[in-house]
Amino acid sequence: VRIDAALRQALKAGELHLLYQPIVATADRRLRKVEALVRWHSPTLGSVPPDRFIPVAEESGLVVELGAWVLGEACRQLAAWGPAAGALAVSVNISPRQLTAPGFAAQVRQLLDSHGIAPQRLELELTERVLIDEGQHTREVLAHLSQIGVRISLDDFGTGYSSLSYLTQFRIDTLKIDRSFITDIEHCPRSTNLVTTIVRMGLSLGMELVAEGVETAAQAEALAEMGCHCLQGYVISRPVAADAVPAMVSYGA
Ligand code: G
Ligand code: G
Ligand code: MN
Ligand code: NA
Repeated sequence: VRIDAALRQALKAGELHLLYQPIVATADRRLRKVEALVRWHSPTLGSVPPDRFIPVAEESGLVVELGAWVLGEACRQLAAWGPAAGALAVSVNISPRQLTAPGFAAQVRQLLDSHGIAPQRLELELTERVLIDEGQHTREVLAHLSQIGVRISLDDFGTGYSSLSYLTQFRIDTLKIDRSFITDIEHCPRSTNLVTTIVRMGLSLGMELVAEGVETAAQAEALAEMGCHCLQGYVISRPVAADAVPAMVSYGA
């Protein structure tokens, strides 16, 4: 409750900002997208990690307002990078309550229009939970988003649920393979086999594959051999401030 009240205040006071983590093409290491990650420096609580405040905001419903701020800020920043960013895309985490809040798809459309952003340059990261819990309304929102032309990404893939049926029911453009699977691929043949299988499945369904949490050159090499399209993780770059992004478009992460 204390975090929630402080967060409500923080939104008004402008205490939140976004960092951007590079996602590069495995083949040439060029920057393809950045994932927007929210940060909160509170004058009273200090730095509060999103793992602590996002669940609280999700619980209280404040995540709808917080998420709207994140989405707006990411779109504003993408437009502000201008031609320097080329065809760079931005990927934004969307919480379940935000996705199903009234008017979400209309809000997305409005942001794209007002900033003059091509829809395929915005990717929305959803978790499996959203697709499992889906009711008629979620189905309609996802259809509307598809129609607008934004890309849909499945975050933390492999950690949520065992049902894969939603992969055929919804248009999913990108699978983000959870970092828990990537950690062991250097040492553990079973992990390597599992990630190889996920990559093949995604490829056969026409999806883009992003490996998350890539921390070593050996992992990056193994993922390249598997045919995984993109890499994200500390071995490429930590999340960076917005003003560091244009140079990465030109010179690499
Ligand atoms: O950036 P970091 O690794 O600390 O993120 C921790 C968790 O917080 C991750 O699960 C990430 O998806 C989530 N997160 C970060 N930024 C946002 C955001 O803007 N919205 C939502 N819903 N989750 C976020
Ligand atoms: O749940 P989600 O995938 O959105 O979480 C993204 C989080 O993962 C961010 O908070 C980011 O800081 C963190 N992260 C990104 N790259 C790495 C990495 O290589 N190793 C570890 N341990 N965490 C990472
Ligand atoms: Mn994410
Ligand atoms: Na993830």
